[in-house]
Amino acid sequence: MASNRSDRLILVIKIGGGDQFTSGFVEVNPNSKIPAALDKDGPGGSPIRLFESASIVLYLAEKYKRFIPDDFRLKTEAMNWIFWQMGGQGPMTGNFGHFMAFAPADKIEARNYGVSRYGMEVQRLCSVLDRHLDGKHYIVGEEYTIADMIIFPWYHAIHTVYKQTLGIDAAEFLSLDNYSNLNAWASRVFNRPAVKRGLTVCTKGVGKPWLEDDAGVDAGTKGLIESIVGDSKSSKS
Ligand SMILES: N[C@@H](CCC(=O)N[C@@H](CS)C(=O)NCC(=O)O)C(=O)O
Repeated sequence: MASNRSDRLILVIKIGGGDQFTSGFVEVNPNSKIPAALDKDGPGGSPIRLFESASIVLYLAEKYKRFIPDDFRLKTEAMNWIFWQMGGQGPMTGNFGHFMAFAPADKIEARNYGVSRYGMEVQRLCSVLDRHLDGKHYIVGEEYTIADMIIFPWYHAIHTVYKQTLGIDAAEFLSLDNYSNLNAWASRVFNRPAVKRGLTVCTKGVGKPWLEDDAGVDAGTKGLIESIVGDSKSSKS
């Protein structure tokens, strides 16, 4: 969302390897979860840490005055859906993904219970969103906002991160084809150039498109972030 892309440094944190528990990362997010961010130019010109995806997008939207409606009514509706993601879609989809894709294969009973409990809840949440999107271009009507940004990745994860487990396709298992308004919206969001670029950040075998047309991160920014997250992290980006 920053206007000058050379002022951003993206660091890939490998949660499978426990990077989120290292002392440098914990200083940015004491809750040891991704995403987290650090704005060198925070309020009053001094650095500020950001964690929890809703807090991050809200901070950026308010700072750059983009992707957040000016109209109070529309802004409130965006907030409704952002909190819906934080309290419902995110945790439910994450738990579904855990039982579907990552739970120990020998714990069949526990696994099946988790898949059906959270799978049903993900389906219910998809129906809610599908009904809401009927006749709408984006979550808050015609305008693409931080609500779309924050809800899209969890839906996308079902098709990508949790895709194929034990020979079962996660999207097929949840009958996601049934949600035509939701799928039309997801492909609208997916086809936005900035979304496509963002999705390559952690894609194996893809370069660093956010750096390709940049001269690089200035030494001051790099030094500041490295002093907080540690040299070892930046070498993994
Ligand atoms: N409510 C948090 C959820 C973040 C979250 O669950 N992150 C997961 C990956 S999607 C994570 O970092 N897991 C690592 C762990 O649990 O150790 C947000 O929206 O930022």
